[in-house]
Amino acid sequence: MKYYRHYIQSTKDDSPLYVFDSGFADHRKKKSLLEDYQVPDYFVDDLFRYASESRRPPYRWFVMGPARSGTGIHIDPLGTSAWNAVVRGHKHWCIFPPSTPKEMLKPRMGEGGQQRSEAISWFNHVYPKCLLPSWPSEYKPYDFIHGPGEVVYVPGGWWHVVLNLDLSIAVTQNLVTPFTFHRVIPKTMKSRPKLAKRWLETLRKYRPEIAKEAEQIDLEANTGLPSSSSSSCSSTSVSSDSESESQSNNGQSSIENVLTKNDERRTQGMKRPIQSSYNTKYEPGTKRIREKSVNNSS
Ligand SMILES: O=C(O)CCC(=O)C(=O)O
Ligand SMILES: [Fe+2]
Repeated sequence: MKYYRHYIQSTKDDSPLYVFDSGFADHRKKKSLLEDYQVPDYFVDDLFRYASESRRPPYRWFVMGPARSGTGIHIDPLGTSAWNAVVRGHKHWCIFPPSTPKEMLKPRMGEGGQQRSEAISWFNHVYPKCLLPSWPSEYKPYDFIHGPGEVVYVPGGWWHVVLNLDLSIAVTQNLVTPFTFHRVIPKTMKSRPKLAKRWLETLRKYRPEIAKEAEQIDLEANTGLPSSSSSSCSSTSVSSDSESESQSNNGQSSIENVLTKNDERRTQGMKRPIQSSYNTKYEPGTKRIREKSVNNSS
């Protein structure tokens, strides 16, 4: 952290290192951070808490990064939803409905070079297109600035991209609400059948009404949501096509392996540095940013 503080103050990288620490709660000293926040009331009923702590996919992160760091366009894994609370700094978000065609949202070949999946490239190349009158109204994003003390809810299956406008510190957790369980269980059955089986057993005991719901769901059926985006396009989500259960690798399940491959920051804590190769065009604070709160917009 000592070095990182220095790096934050001096970096000129286009897409600087971003700390994404999912292990803080297991760390002797850092776990006291858990006492610094409470899960907002709306999100306390996280059904994944009925899956064992060691088996459930990583779900809470301490997030910190300077201006221009961020998270490329993606959908969160397994159809989970998320809340994100900023403690310091400001984040520029765009959140798109699940029906938005992936091809419209991903930077094209040649846009952003090696940094194509980075948030800064997205805001330079795709964001201007979403502001055009020709962008279909049904695919218009929630486009807003998120500041200290505010909590953003990202519904499962919704595409999102986030750029830090200044030094930002946040906490974020993924969850399964009773309203989204029917979408998460088929994906979990498909990609982590052992986890899903044990999870359902516990739900049968403590939340029989939810377990019953699972019996009524056609687990083979399409969930109606796009799959999590793939590694070629996003550094923060997993491809459900490649998720499969395996308990080899010292008990580390395959979703964690996939995260290691596709989501470097979540397992290793930090993204690799990227050297500046062009002048960053996105200028936070200019008129290009349209402020719109998730709650206030329709
Ligand atoms: O704060 C951010 O960079 C967004 C995080 C995010 O989208 C995620 O954790 O899935
Ligand atoms: Fe996300």
